[in-house]
Amino acid sequence: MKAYLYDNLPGDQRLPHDSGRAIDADALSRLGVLYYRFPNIQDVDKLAADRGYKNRDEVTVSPEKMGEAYEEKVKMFFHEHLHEDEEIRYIKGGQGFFDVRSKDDEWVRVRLEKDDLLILPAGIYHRFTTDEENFVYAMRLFKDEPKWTPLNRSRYLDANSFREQYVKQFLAG
Ligand code: KMT
Ligand code: NI
Repeated sequence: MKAYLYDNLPGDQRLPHDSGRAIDADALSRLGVLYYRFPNIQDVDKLAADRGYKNRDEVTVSPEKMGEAYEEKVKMFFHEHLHEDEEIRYIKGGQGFFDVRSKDDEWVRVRLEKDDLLILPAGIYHRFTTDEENFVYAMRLFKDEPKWTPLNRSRYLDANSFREQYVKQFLAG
């Protein structure tokens, strides 16, 4: 895992866009974003059990796997959105970037690779992209049925109760 402020320069979303301003795991946790390095699948099983996550699936995001739909999918993942649930992702291969909004509404880019697990709290605005290698193999953990309806950012969404709860818990003050 490596986290830093996004440079906001034009160019492909899959480029690093590293501003050179590093963000540590502590700062991520103050946004409610929790990072774990789990080389051992048993550690994932334990975290899932502790948090009441009963189900999981695996997804490969790559042109080989997705064919023509790949570019469209990657663009879709990169639309800024939130969920009314936690999003837990465990990377089993390849790399990817989760961008999350900081307290000042700047993008913090979190680069994940094999054995990295990330928890995004409900209500945080975020987006995802593969990197230049165009390959990520990830496990998605969920409590019941998979339901990660992406709610795209808008000023109306700021009144969503999950968004309000997130703001109150992590951004207020
Ligand atoms: C998401 O939530 O954007 C995804 O599931 C992307 C693939 S998992 C790294
Ligand atoms: Ni999401």
